[in-house]
Amino acid sequence: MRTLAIDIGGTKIALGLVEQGTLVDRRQIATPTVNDVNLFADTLLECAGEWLSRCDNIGVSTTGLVTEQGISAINPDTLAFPAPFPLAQALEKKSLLPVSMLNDAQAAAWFEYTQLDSQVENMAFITVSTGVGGGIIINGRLHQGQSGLAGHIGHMSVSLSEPKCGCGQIGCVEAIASGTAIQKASNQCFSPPISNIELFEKADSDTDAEAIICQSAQAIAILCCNLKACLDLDVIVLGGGIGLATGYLTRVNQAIKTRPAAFQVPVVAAKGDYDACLLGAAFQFRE
Ligand code: BMX
Ligand code: ZN
Repeated sequence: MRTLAIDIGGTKIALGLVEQGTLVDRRQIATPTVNDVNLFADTLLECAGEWLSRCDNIGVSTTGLVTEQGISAINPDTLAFPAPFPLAQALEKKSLLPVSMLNDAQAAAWFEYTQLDSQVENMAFITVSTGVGGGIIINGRLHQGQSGLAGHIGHMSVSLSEPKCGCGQIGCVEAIASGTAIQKASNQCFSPPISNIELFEKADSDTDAEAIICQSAQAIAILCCNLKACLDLDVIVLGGGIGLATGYLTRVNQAIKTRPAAFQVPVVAAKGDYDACLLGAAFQFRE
């Protein structure tokens, strides 16, 4: 079986050709600001190009809440689609292939669950990228909830007073820990502005850079302990451009170790590396 895998993030879209579960080819484009669902679908299929005629189906993982009506942003600051955005329907109509769509972190959670070294029942996947997303496995099954919202753990609030999140709440983990939040904090500190990649490179020798990254890692550590308290998870898998950046996982695990033993939970790196969500997109056809 060949699957065209598409991972739509707030910043970039990754496309992959997946054969029998293996990613054999990969492309990437910046997420376009297109309001028309047909134009958006055309852009994706054009990018897939010659792969399309060789594929049996299309698996999509996307940022945002996925319902039968389409994709809606929980945090519209990270995605400008008009909601609901019926992308699965548009792709199906144009490609004439079966299309399956899941939230990006939910898709990655299910894929990562099957890749764990030891068998467990309860796990979460957290991506720290443009936003902070999550997927939850309970009793060996992906938990999506009645409306598909389950796993939107970036919007669990960990502060009473600040900062305001694009979702309308105050103190969300996403508003403190995401790549977007890190970039905002960094822009206030460094002039001329530096990228998040440069910020991580600087962290060894610059206390401001280290403090910004630590603030993010600490918020993720608190989130992990909250999830442990709520769901008694066996393990948490971390992914995303920030989550997998050098030294980030170590900082999260160090912060978790300072908290009471009952709330500690092991956090490990995603086996799918930066492509966990892309592999999760294809994996929908291997359940
Ligand atoms: C946001 C939310 C989640 C998503 C997460 C990570 C939107 C548009 N997205 O919390 O659905 O899983 O970001 O998304 O509201 P990414 O773009 O960082 O991969
Ligand atoms: Zn929020």
